Amino acid sequence: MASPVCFLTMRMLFLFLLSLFHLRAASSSPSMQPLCHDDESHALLQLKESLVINESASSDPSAYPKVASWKVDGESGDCCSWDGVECDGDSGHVIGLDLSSSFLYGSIDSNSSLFHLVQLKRLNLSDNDFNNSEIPSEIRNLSRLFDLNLSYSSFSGVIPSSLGNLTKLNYLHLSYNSFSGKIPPSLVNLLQLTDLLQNLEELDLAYNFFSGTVELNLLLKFRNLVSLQLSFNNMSLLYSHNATFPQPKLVLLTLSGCHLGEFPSFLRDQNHLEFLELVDNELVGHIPKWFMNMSTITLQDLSLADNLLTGFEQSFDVLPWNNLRSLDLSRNKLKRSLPIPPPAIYEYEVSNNELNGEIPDVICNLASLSLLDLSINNLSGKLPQCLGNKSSTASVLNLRSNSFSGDIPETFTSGCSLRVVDFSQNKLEGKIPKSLANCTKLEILNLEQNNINDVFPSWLGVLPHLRVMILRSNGLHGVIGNPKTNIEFPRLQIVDLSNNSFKGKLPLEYFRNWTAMKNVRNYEHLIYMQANTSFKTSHITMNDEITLIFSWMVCVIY
Ligand SMILES: *[C@@H]1O[C@H](CO)[C@@H](O)[C@H](O)[C@H]1NC(C)=O
Ligand SMILES: *[C@@H]1O[C@H](CO)[C@@H](O)[C@H](O)[C@H]1NC(C)=O
Ligand SMILES: *[C@@H]1O[C@H](CO)[C@@H](O)[C@H](O)[C@H]1NC(C)=O
Ligand SMILES: *[C@@H]1O[C@H](CO)[C@@H](O)[C@H](O)[C@H]1NC(C)=O
Ligand SMILES: *[C@@H]1O[C@H](CO)[C@@H](O)[C@H](O)[C@H]1NC(C)=O
Ligand SMILES: *[C@@H]1O[C@H](CO)[C@@H](O)[C@H](O)[C@H]1NC(C)=O
Ligand SMILES: *[C@@H]1O[C@H](CO)[C@@H](O)[C@H](O)[C@H]1NC(C)=O
Ligand SMILES: *[C@@H]1O[C@H](CO)[C@@H](O)[C@H](O)[C@H]1NC(C)=O
Ligand SMILES: *[C@@H]1O[C@H](CO)[C@@H](O)[C@H](O)[C@H]1NC(C)=O
Ligand SMILES: *[C@@H]1O[C@H](CO)[C@@H](O)[C@H](O)[C@H]1NC(C)=O
Ligand SMILES: *[C@@H]1O[C@H](CO)[C@@H](O)[C@H](O)[C@H]1NC(C)=O
Ligand SMILES: CC(=O)N[C@H]1CO[C@H](CO)[C@@H](O)[C@@H]1O
Repeated sequence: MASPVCFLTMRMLFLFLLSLFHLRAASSSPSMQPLCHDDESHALLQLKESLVINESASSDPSAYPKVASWKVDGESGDCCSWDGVECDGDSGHVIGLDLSSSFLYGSIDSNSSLFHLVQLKRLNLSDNDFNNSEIPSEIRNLSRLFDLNLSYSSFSGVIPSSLGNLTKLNYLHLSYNSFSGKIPPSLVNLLQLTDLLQNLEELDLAYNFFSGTVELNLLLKFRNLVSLQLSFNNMSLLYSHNATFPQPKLVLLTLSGCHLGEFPSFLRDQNHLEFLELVDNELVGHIPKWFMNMSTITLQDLSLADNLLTGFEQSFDVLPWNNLRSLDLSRNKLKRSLPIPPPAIYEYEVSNNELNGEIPDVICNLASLSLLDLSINNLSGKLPQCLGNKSSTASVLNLRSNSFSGDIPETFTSGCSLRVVDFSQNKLEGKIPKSLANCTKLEILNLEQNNINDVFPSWLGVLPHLRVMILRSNGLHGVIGNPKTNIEFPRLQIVDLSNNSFKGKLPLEYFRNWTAMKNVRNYEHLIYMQANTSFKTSHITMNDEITLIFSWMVCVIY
């Protein structure tokens, strides 16, 4: 009969032990997540004090002042909990600092407390304004740095040779600053130190003022390099064919504005490239056969714009890069017929060339096409009917300044997603297709300088986003009349009807109704006289966004 008592006692003992365990666990938790070290906390606060918050210092729309919440007192006193600060879970040392896009403005000098944070592995100060500071040679103190991003942050001057002390660097991003001087010295240091230097995977020095002549082979010695960006500096890249070392397998390469003069032959062996940009390099003549056999499976984004290319050494029905999403051949001297990109293409730009012939019907096989820019060429013939059907995927169609003739296809369907239609400066005739009213996202319509023979297209008044409508220099005629509803052309800012055969009274009712035009923020600059429209497309390649700028200067009815 003693067993129930015994049972209860055992249960109570168990509960007692359990609560003891909880107490121990609770009292031991602080040592599992150590507090930040006083000296590092102090250094961070000093860094905060040495800079000011200035909203013009960052351009990212999601920027905010991360350091504003840094405080020593109260519950948030532990610097490991501060915004942008990362501590090591065991030692409590500050090992990461991400103050990108934090509205920081001011100078970083050699006694900056930043250089007390010697345990840092990751440092991101990008998109701030460091007031043209040079990188102090004390950067050598941060010898554990693995990842350093100082892009878009108004640094200048030469890169100190002590950068060569950061032997653990894997990622170095210094683009969009005002760095000058010759590139190599500090990087050569990095190379010469030991084989450990060969860690570097990403090197981004684009958009600075580095000058002089650089041997590309020197940089290709970083054998783990995956991403190399040197575009738009003030330097010439030399490539000599004598490399005897194993080449890195690059995924991203931008060498725009580097005075290459020819396709660098090391690209022959590059079969992993996804993103390649060789804009503005004085590349002349035919695109070589071997180049068309490079990275054929991987390449997604290729830009050869602003060169002197005339065609392809080997002709193709369809360009051979199967997974190409974006192709830019603009501003070259390409002759003969329109090169056809593979079906995966999303953005295709080939404006400002000397292409002739018609748009072949195979263009209709490009099922994902979102942007097509064939402007300023000698293309002719009728527009394929399917261009209208394409409008369910396409958002920009630019055929400006060619010799297209015949009617504009009347096939814009109900899912039409076009935002920009520019068919100006051609020989198109007939009427403005009524089915354009299906394109409810349309913002810009330019049909200037064609032979269109129609009346005023009041039916376009239903388009809720139409901002620019340019119909000048056509055979438009008749009376413009009055708006039939009071919501016609609700967003219109620029309308150009000049050089047509309209007659009757000036359409004063329309003028009164076009209230969007009166939304001029600054009368001194009369911005409604000028349309400057930027399109950010959603196409993402290696986190880069592509911005297309269309601009026109037009005058409202002469
Ligand atoms: C903010 O920064 C801009 C430069 O980015 C500078 O011209 C301006 O004077 C700064 N304002 C203050 C209050 O520091
Ligand atoms: C920015 O640099 C200028 C020139 O070196 C200096 O006069 C000014 O005090 C600096 N501003 C800040 C906020 O550090
Ligand atoms: C750094 O040194 C300068 C003098 O060289 C001094 O004016 C400044 O206050 C110092 N800054 C810090 C954060 O100690
Ligand atoms: C560099 O780090 C050492 C500690 O390793 C420190 O004593 C020194 O003050 C640091 N230098 C600067 C400029 O912060
Ligand atoms: C800044 O650097 C950190 C650490 O390297 C990274 O996680 C973060 O994504 C970077 N921020 C931006 C905006 O690139
Ligand atoms: C470096 O900073 C820039 C600007 O914040 C950002 O766009 C880029 O993704 C960053 N790079 C890395 C590797 O974090
Ligand atoms: C930096 O590198 C130089 C030589 O490249 C070396 O003499 C020096 O000791 C290094 N300094 C530190 C702090 O590692
Ligand atoms: C560009 O480099 C040349 C010499 O190669 C130099 O004379 C010139 O000042 C540099 N321009 C800029 C803006 O750095
Ligand atoms: C390769 O050629 C360049 C210039 O033509 C020269 O500077 C370099 O020393 C050569 N490298 C080798 C390994 O021969
Ligand atoms: C194309 O490249 C592959 C390897 O990537 C190679 O085997 C083939 O011979 C090359 N063909 C031509 C015509 O260069
Ligand atoms: C809009 O598209 C549909 C087909 O999707 C078509 O039947 C209709 O006629 C078009 N609307 C206009 C105004 O043409
Ligand atoms: C805001 C405005 O001016 N609305 C006018 C638009 O046009 C119709 C028809 O002419 C007028 O009745 C509205 O007053």
